[in-house]
Amino acid sequence: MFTQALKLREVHEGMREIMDDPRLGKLAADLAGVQGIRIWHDQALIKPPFGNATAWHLDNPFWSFSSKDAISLWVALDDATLENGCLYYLPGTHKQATFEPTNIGSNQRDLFKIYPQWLSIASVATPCPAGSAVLHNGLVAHGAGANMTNRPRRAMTCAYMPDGSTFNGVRNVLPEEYHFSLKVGEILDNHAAVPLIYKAEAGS
Ligand SMILES: O=C(O)CCC(=O)C(=O)O
Ligand SMILES: [Fe+2]
Repeated sequence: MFTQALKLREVHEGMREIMDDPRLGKLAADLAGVQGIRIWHDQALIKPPFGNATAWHLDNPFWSFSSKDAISLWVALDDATLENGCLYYLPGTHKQATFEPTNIGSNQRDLFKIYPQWLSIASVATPCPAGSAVLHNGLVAHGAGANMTNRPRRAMTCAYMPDGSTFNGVRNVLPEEYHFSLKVGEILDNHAAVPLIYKAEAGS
């Protein structure tokens, strides 16, 4: 489906500066309706020329915390179009979704085995020009079209975890040592692993 490059902020100073910008943290916190935001992971998603569709999925069930307020930022680096694999959403599904693991592979339809009631929801495509962004809740159903063009469709993304979220037992991208030090239910607050990039002032 695509080349995924995870946690670029840990290996690239320029990427760290962008990702740690508190203005992005405030945007994510305000839209999610939470007081503080930590980075779960950044990720470049490059759909190659003539690359496959991204299967319908939910993001949060893959992660090490379960929050109804997780949010992701997806920035188009190339114009994202109906031809090259822009995102598609099933509106409102985040209100019905559970944290049940979905184990979605490359089969475009697998999510509907778990949520057959969503087959009746009309999808919404979100083409957007290079430099613009879409943000989505971590439980909303989404996917992306195939890239039918001979040019890559590049995007830079960041997934955010509300401050105060707790460990649910899933390893996902947690560093090995940190993962084995955690007990289920413990607050994920290790600054190196899940950096806090924004916290609202008390009373705001
Ligand atoms: O870029 C894509 O094709 C998929 C993106 C996605 O699933 C996400 O950002 O959560
Ligand atoms: Fe996703």
